[in-house]
This record gives sequence, structure tokens and C-alpha cells, in this order.
Amino acid sequence: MQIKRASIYHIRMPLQHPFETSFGRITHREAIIVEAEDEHGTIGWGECPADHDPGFSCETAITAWHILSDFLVPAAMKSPLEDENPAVDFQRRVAAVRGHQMAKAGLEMALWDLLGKRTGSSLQSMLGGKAQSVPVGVSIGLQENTDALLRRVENFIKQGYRRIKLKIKPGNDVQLVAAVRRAFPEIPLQVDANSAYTLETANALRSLDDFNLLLIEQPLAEDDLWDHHTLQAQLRTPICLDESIKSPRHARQALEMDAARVINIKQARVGGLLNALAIHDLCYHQNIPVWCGGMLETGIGRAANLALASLPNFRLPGDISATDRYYDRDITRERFTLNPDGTITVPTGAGLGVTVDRAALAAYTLAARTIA
Ligand code: OSB
Ligand code: MG
Repeated sequence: MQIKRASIYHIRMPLQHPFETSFGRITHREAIIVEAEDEHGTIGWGECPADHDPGFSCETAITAWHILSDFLVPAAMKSPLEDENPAVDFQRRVAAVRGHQMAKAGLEMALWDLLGKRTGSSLQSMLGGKAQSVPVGVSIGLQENTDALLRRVENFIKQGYRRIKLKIKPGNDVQLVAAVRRAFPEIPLQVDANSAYTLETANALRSLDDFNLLLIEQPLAEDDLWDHHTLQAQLRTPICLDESIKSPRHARQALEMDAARVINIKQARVGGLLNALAIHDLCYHQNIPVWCGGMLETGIGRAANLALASLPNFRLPGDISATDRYYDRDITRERFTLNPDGTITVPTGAGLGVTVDRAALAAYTLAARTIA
């Protein structure tokens, strides 16, 4: 497979509802969309969900733009990629680029889409996923007040979502969880702190043990693996790591030191689908449950997340909500909807199984660059 032409699009899309976490509040989502064309004119799409601010990780849309244009795209285009699995060949070529996991994931995804279109296989079948649909939940940002939060939770439960995740931060934690638990005693519930606590401020997290939570996601800093071990020893609720796990090696070490008992797999955060598969397999062999996280992706990244979440060790509902929960107008023609049983159907078309709405893409594009 020879990549003859590649384009990157820096996009900015209005969110259907503002999203607030411990690291900030956004009304629009940025990303870099990757388009790669092979020697036959077949096109593959990928998404790098690095946002405007370096709040979730050190990557931003602009760092990804730089790394993709100056290093990753040239490496992919330099000579033909192995037909057998171009994604493997690409990752080998860019192994000397340190970090920049989301930038790498965006281009790797486009290569999977291309490979699937060339061979007539869905991403799901190439990854080894089986499930026709996957159970999904919703990640609810911090709200103005507890009443607004309760209304939002109720609305999503009525729509049929299988699990609720609440964003928390110091001062907005135990009382929120207590209120939601009181109103919905049975709903599968979990929280995500996005690194807002330290061992010194973790008292509130110990109180969360009383609310039958599925897990507490990323309470401490991303480079605090050992402190997560210390905190896990003080909690009954499983700790789940998100930001801390950027590679299969991090996952192995976190499990070795009992710093987490569940792992959130985001293919973007770990540098692509190949690393996501490796982490899935590692956890499977150690009987550690994983679930598919989300980065408010467009239909492109959402299709990839659904294919990934159809693998057998994805045992908890994913942060893969229906399109209308994020965007009025998406950049794919396909919109994902919630089935009555609280699942979303996994795409089965070749590659990602989605088609890009070029008019919508153009409407959201801040900058585009083609490398030929
Ligand atoms: O921490 O899981 C997170 C969104 C953007 C960045 C980080 C996170 C999130 C979410 C939303 O929680 C998940 C989704 O619905 O896509
Ligand atoms: Mg998270």
C-alpha cells in the first residue's frame, strides 16, 4: 500500500451541550481529521481527538498538526507500507517519535480504514470483535447545581443508557454522588476525577466507598502510578486508570503494582488500535475488566470505538453515547443511535463502515493541508 496523498483537517465542532470536567469547560470540540489516499485512489479516514487545550493530556490539536505534518505523514508516505498490515508497519516507522499518542492514533486509524476498504473487511472483523452491539453509558459533565445534574441523569436513564458516569472534583464529589445514588439506587454508577485529587485531598474519595460505585476513574495525577497503588490499598471501590495509561507497558506496570483494578481503553490515548488491542489482551489474560472510553469523537472515531468495544474483554459499558448526545450535525453521514436495550450497533461495512459528509467537514474546518 502506497500512500500517495494525505490531508489533515483541523476542525472545530459545536457541542450539543457544554461539557465541564475538573480541567475545564468546553462548548466546542476540536480535532484533527486525517484523510489518506492509496495508489488506487481508495481513501481512509482517521481521527485524532487532541483538543484545543492541553487539559486532558499534553497533546493539543496544534501539536498533533505539527507532528502529523512534519513527521508521521512523511514517514507513512516515504515508501510502500506492508500490504499485510500497514498499521503495524507504520508504528514500526514512527517508533522513534516519542509520545504524541493521539497524533499517531489518528493516522493509524486511517490506515485501518484503508486496509478494510481494500480487502472488504470491517474494522470489527480485523480486530477480532464479535458482538453485534455493545452496551453503552453516558459521561455527564459537572452541572450548575445538583438539581440540574439530577434532571440530566434522569433524562439519560429514560433514554435507556445502561450506566451513568459523573465528573467530580474536590468540593463537587460526595454530595453529588449521594444525591444521584439516593434518586437512583440501582443504576450502575461511576465517577471520573480527571486527576483532580492528591493523596492529601483524597479523604472524599474514601467516603465514596459507601455508594456502590463500579469504579473511580483517574483520581490522581497521570504520572502518579505509585500513589494510585497507595490509594487503591485504602479503598474497596476499584480504581480505573485513564490518563495514566498511554502504552501497554504502563498497563502492565499498573497491574503489577495494583495501581488499578479496571482499565479504560481509549485507542487515541494509547497511540492507536494496535496498542489498544495489546492492552485488551494483557488485561484479558490477567482477568482485569476493561471498557471503552471516549473523547467526544466525531462519527469517525466513534465507529472505531464501537468496533474495538466489541472485543470480549470489554466487560463494562463504554463511554460511547449516541451521536445526538454530542452533535446536531456530525461529519459522517451515519448517525449512531441508542437501541432500546441500551446498546449501540457495531458498524459492519468495510473499514470503519462510515462515509464522510464533505460539506459538514468543510463547514467545521479551520485549516487544511494536503501532502502529496
Ligand atoms: O476523561 O473520559 C474522560 C471526554 C473528553 C476527554 C476526557 C474524557 C471525556 C469523557 C467523555 O468523559 C466521554 C465521551 O462520551 O466521549
Ligand atoms: Mg476519564
